[in-house]
Formats: sequence, C-alpha cells, structure tokens
Amino acid sequence: MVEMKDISNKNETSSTIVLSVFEKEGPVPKICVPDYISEDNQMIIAMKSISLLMGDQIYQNGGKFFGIKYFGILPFPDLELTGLTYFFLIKDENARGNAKAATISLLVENKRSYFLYENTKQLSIMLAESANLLAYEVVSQEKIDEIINSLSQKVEKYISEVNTPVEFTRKIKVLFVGLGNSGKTSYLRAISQKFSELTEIRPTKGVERTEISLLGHLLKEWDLGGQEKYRASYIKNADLYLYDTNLLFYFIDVRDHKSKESLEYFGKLVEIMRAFNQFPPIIINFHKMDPDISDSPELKEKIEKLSKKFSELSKGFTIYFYNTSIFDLYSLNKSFSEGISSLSPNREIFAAQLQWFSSKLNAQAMLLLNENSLILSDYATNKEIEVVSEISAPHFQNLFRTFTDFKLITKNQAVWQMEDSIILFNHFNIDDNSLYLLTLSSHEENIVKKFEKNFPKFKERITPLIQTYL
Ligand SMILES: Nc1nc2c(ncn2[C@@H]2O[C@H](COP(=O)(O)OP(=O)(O)OP(=O)(O)O)[C@@H](O)[C@H]2O)c(=O)[nH]1
Ligand SMILES: [Mg+2]
Repeated sequence: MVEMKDISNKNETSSTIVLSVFEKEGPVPKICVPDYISEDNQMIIAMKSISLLMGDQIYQNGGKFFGIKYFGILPFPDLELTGLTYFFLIKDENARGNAKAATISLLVENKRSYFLYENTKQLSIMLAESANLLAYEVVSQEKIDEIINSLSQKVEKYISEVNTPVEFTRKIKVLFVGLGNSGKTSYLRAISQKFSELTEIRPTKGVERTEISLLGHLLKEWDLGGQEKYRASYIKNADLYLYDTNLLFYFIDVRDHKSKESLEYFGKLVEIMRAFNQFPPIIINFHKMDPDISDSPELKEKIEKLSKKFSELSKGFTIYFYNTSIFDLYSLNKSFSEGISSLSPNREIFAAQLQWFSSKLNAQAMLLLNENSLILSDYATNKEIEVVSEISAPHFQNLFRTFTDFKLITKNQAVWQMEDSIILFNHFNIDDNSLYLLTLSSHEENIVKKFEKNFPKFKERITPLIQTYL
C-alpha cells in the first residue's frame, strides 16, 4: 500500500478550532486557534453550529444534562470550510435551564473534508476530552485559551502523523462478502430494484464493481464472488480487495450447511482488517430467511448460535445482525439502511432533529426516506412504533407516488387516518435530493398546521446535515 503523503498543499494552518458558547446575547465565539478566521466568520460558525442544538426541548430539560453530546460534520460553504463539531452543555447555575449550549468545531478547508470523515472517531475523542474540561463549571478565559490551544496542538500533531490524501470527494467503499451462493448479488439487484435481473443471476466471477450515487456521494459497491477459487485471492491480495473498506456486508445462507466454512472465511476477513488497523462497521445478513420459514424454531436457534460466534470473531468492530430475504423487501431495506446510516457522522444529531420536530407535533414516530426508500434517519417513542413505521413507510411512499402520478395528489402532502392513528406524509427537496418524511401520530387535530409552522425550521436545520450525510 503506497499512500501519497500530501506535502505540497501542507501549510501551517491545516486546521482551526473555534469554541462557541450560547451567552445571554446569543451565540458567541470565545476563541479561535489559530486566529486566522475573521470575527464575522467566527460568528457565522458560532451561530450555525449552536443553532442546531438550540431546539428548546433538545436541551432545556435540566435532567438531561449529561445526555447532551452530539457530533456532526457541518458544511460552511461561504467560508469554504467543513467542520467536525461537538455539541455539549456547560453547567451554569445562572443560565436558563442551568446550562449553556456550546460547540467546539474543528474546521478544515472543504477540499480536506475527507480527513474529517476518515478520522472522525479519533478526532471526536480529542474534542470530547477538551469539552469535558469545560463542561462542569464556568472557567476563566485564560483557562479556556489554554484548553483550546492544547487541543489545537494535539490535532496538528495527529494531522502530521496520519497520511490522509487530499481528496475532493470522499470515496466510500462497500464490500459484499460471503460464500458462493449466499445471495450477495441477488441482494444488490433487489435493493436497486432490478427485479427483472433477479432470475438470471449466475455465480459472480471474481469482483463485480458498481457505483451508485447517494445524496450526491459516490458509493463504490464491491460484490466479491464467493466461490472457493476466488476467495483465496482476496485473502492473498488483501491490500487490493479489502484495504480501505468503509462498510462490510457479510452474507450467510441460513439454510445451507456450510456455517463452519463461512465462519472461517469471516474470521480471516476480520483478522486482515484488524492487521490493517481498519474497523469498518459490519452488517451480518442471515440471508434466505424467506417469510414462509422465518418462524422456524430450528432456524432461529441456529441464527442465535451463529450470532454469538460472529460476535466473538469480531471483537473491536461494530456489528449488526439482520435476517434478510429477497422475498421481503423490507428486510433488505432495513439492513441496507442501517449499514448506510452507520457511515454517517451525523447520525445522532440527525435523529435529535427528528425528535425535536416530533415533539412539536406530538408525534410518535418520524422517518426520513430518500427516493429509494432508504431510511436516512428515524425517531420513535418506542420499539413497536418504530417497527410499524419502518415497515409501512415504503408502502405509504408507493401509494403517495401512485396517487401523485395519476394527479390525485397535487400537493406535496398526504394524510391518512386509521382509527386513532394518523399518518402525515410529505415530499420535499433539499438541493437535488428528493426526500420523504413520514410522521405517525395518534389522533391530533392540528397536526397539519403544526407541521406547516415548524417545517421551515426543521428543513433549515437538516439541510447542512444532508449535505454532509456521507
Ligand atoms: N430462497 C431464497 N433464495 C435466494 C435468496 N437470495 C438469493 N437466492 C438464491 O440463491 C442463489 C444464489 O444467489 P446469488 O445472488 O447468485 O449468490 P452470490 O452470493 O452472489 O453467489 P456468488 O456470486 O457465487 O458468490 C440464487 O439461485 C438466488 O436465486 C433469498 O433471499 N431466498
Ligand atoms: Mg454473486
């Protein structure tokens, strides 16, 4: 693996740190290190980063003090900067809600934003450590300067140690792996709704690469044909096939008898990733769990045992399990959505925005979908409601589209009333992205009015989050 270290573009100001605090007069930048950003621009950073957190309910509930910690990657297009921002609260008896909202933003030039995505975890830890020094009491400006300066040094040191190439767009590499015949190619065809191709699938010869565009980002999908003759070469030439993987989907056919072989293959893959010191999120699909057999006690038991083994093998990785079948589109969608959203640095802050909007409407659940029914973010008051809304959302989306196509819906909104439940369905655009928002509520008379009232603010808040979703 030869990585080009970018020396030409390196200058002394590779990153800037801004601490902002919500004071009585509003958001105020407290310090900027190094001090190269104009005061006006510092103010823009303070306003924009804090405004995301300033949703009354989101934090003005004293009891939730310790729960308020979010990370997000935010664009500042006018400044040509992108920031990794940590949102937290500073304890202050004299402030409303006994706390002041605050953010620490680590800013880099737009063309270096790739660096933030690739190192989110490590950088977040540094930001959180500094925030912790500020969070429990009001500290003097002198102390603040010291903390932020030392953070800036730490970050600069880190930047000089890792070689992250300068890239204009983040390349996202997603692997689909598993033994031959486990259903990888079928899953991919079904996800992209190429149903007509589903019945003509042959075993994949070597690697099949496709690119899909998602919210303006390019996803590179690598379907690694799983027959034995190919597997050896992936392992042998791991730096070609497995290096720099951002997300891994692993498939196991729950109905065949090759569990042992499959676990061995999986074990080798994670071992290699570990050696690369790369820990992409892993989605395990227990595949071919077709609806007519999904209740089988034997299969359930088998899956439980397998889950344990997969977990043991993948210590240090974040791993998710799904039962999937090409005859259950919901199951495919759910596992795929989970994978994609696990890539998003804005996952938590996004859900917090849905929670805020839900609270304004007294809603029980809210779900944001893209054109392909991918769940970009969701919020629900309980698990059951979450499942109901997730399963039904693509159906409502279909109905909505069908009625729109036949011009029976002319607005960007539809309302369904079902006994005590009401579904509000909205279509809107952010930049070039077509988005759908499903809201589930128990009977609520003014829901449409409340929606209209709060929607502009919601949209304003999620716009930067969509722009930096991946
Ligand atoms: N019953 C059932 N069959 C499935 C499902 N998904 C795929 N299959 C079938 O399983 C067989 C193998 O599917 P593929 O998609 O080619 O499997 P693959 O993992 O890509 O195989 P390789 O390319 O050899 O690695 C095909 O006959 C599919 O029709 C499923 O969810 N349920
Ligand atoms: Mg295949």
